Amino acid sequence: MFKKILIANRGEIACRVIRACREMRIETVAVYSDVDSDALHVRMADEAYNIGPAPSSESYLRGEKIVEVALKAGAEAIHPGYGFLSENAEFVRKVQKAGLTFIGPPPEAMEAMGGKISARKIAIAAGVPVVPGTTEPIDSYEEAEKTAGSFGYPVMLKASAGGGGKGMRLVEAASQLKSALATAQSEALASFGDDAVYIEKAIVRPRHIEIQIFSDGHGNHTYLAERECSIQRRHQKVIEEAPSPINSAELRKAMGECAVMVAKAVDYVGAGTVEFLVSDIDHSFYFLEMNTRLQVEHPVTELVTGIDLVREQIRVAAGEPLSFTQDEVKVVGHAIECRIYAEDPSNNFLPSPGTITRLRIPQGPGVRDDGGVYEGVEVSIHYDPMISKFAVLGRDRAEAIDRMRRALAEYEIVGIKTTLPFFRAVMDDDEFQSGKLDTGFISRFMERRKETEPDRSALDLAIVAAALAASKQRADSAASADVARSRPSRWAMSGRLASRDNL
Ligand code: MV4
Repeated sequence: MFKKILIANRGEIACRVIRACREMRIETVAVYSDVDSDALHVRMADEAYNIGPAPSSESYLRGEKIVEVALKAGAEAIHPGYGFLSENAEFVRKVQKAGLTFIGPPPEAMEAMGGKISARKIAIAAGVPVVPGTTEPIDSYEEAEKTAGSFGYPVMLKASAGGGGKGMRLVEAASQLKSALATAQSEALASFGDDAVYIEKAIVRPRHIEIQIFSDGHGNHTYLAERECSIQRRHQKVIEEAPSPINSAELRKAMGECAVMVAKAVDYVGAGTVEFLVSDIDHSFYFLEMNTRLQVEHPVTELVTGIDLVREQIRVAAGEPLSFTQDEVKVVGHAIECRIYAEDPSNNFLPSPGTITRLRIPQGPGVRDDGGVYEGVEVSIHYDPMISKFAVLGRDRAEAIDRMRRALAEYEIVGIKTTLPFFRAVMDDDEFQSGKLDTGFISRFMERRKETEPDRSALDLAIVAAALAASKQRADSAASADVARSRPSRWAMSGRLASRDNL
């Protein structure tokens, strides 16, 4: 087993990996940029090294500098976290060339799954259902017309070099195809320098359900149930849960076995996630892509299975077999996670950097906060504005929602705007509570909020009227002060309320 690991990341995931190392009695090396010198992960690590100025390209993405620090510090392995260099095959080769262990999959598996078309072809060859579509780019409008006609509308045009929803266009009817194809190709050329576009049957109101897989170097490939990730904003996951509200033993087994077939096809090692689109009509599912890294939302899987995925990553990277068998993987309870961002939901989720002047993290039964901040820290504009991921575990989904509502009411972050108010509203939303989720949830939810929210001008007028009435009342009561003194002060009541606020 390793004696010292370098964590090539920052924020909450760096803290998360350090915690796993601590439990395994492994020393930790942090790296940080100039603006992260006081960051929580730097404080938590046994040693820390500056790797450059704030911009990621000059710090957290500098693979050669990170390898150099690992060698200098005497670390035997590097954990990449997620994002940054976590799916960079060239970095993996640099690490291995330096005689160090990369805690993650082989570079070949990363490359096989990196391209959408190659991933699709591997899935097809592995017998895994993919969305009906072309595996080669469309060459002409005539070809597109014929292909779309064979699938039936609606169809989805997708840029081969695109991803994460970029370069995607829904075509509802044949009359729109010609202009949609021309636009999709020109946008793809402008955005990715490659105008290749392919076409798929559109899955209407799909759910995004992903399967956590884990493979070791001894031929064991397992799946650790599913995560429902349909609540996304601009293709960024916002709320994730495990299991899915539509889970069933049959669906989980069918999707899990497909995910394992993909893992086997690329000789996978380590933690990975296979993403599917699931039709809410008949629960048919289709391979979307595979992520060859640990995901942000891994805590909900850990909460319902009891398996520490980071600990397993380190064990497997050290050459040990998985500490569990497929039969031992059990899902107990229901977990929900909210990604808390330093963004202002009342202002189109614009980033809201600044200093956290007060931080009160919820406690009590069934709560878990994977955070990377502390009271007084400066939330920077240089990196992803995610502050923490807050998760709860209940015996079932209803209890998990009750628990999330209670905990979000306790959560206090003062000094910056955050998405906490947004999550409090989602937990009270009937559609969310019904569990009938699909990737269009947030747009419908925001529409409902607009309808119910008073418009700002009416609200501002009401606030001014209330303030005028209060000052008039104070003036009146000052005029009859003798009479008022005999009554119990109403502030005594608010004093009790104030003490509640200091939870
Ligand atoms: C689709 C689709 C419907 N039909 N493909 C979005 C980005 C990438 N993950 C693939 N995406 C989609 N592909 C077909 N044939 C709907 C989406 C989609 C989506 C998928 C998963 C999670 C969120 C989404 C939001 C909008 C569209």
